[in-house]
Amino acid sequence: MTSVDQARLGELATTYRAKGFALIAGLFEESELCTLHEVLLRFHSRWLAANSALYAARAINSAYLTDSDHLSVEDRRVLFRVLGDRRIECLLRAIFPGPAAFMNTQLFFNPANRDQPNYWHRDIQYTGEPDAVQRAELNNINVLHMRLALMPERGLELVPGSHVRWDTDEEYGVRMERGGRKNCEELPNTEVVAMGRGDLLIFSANMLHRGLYGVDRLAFDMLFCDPLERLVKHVRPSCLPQGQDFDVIENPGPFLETLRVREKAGS
Ligand SMILES: O=C(O)CCC(=O)C(=O)O
Repeated sequence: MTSVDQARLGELATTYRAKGFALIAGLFEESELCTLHEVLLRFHSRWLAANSALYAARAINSAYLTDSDHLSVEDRRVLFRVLGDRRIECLLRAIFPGPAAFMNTQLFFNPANRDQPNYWHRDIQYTGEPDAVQRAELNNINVLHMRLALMPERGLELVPGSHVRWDTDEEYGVRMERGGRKNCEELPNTEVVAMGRGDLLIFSANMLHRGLYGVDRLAFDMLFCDPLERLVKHVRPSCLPQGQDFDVIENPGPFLETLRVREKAGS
């Protein structure tokens, strides 16, 4: 198990603040990845069986992996162990201004249709809030993807710095498909991140990004956010650890934050 030393954490946090993302190469070792990979493949094959129409039509990811509908208690604990890993805790502390709350998990794969167009977006646009609110929120709320690659990939393209600034006219036209533009069109000043198996990419969900399809990929995304009711209200309680699940979790902090906020809100 590789650790993240203080100097490296400082560098990563600086990179993240400037660009909205940072890559930590080889964070997870082969011996740790094998078990996780097996669990993810079990989840994936069961999810595919239950969602064949959605997969054939357009799916690029599944979510709620820690729920009990597809995985056994033991398999869920493998995921909880990774989510509560000390290295993840160190990274969360370096990135978040305060405590982080657990939000969800996702599994990103290649769509069934290899020619399916991808789409530039900011996750925040799906809140349905007016642009002015989204724009103001960019610098106020933190939602973080931690993407662990299970196979080498160049599966994500990002616009560095866009986590703290609104779109240029061109970016907005493409993202929102205005003026005849399409959200799969090329944008300037982007960066494609090449990841190896075991690498972890942290990126802000607020930033402009798109998936790149057409090559095999399997990436486990762990989502964390500020402990705010409006962010954690969509968390499924059944995706949270309970009872003895906590025995395998080194850092239960983010799960406890989610529970605390939900209990306070009475949800
Ligand atoms: O990897 C992808 O396909 C897109 C990722 C993405 O859009 C997201 O994580 O919000």
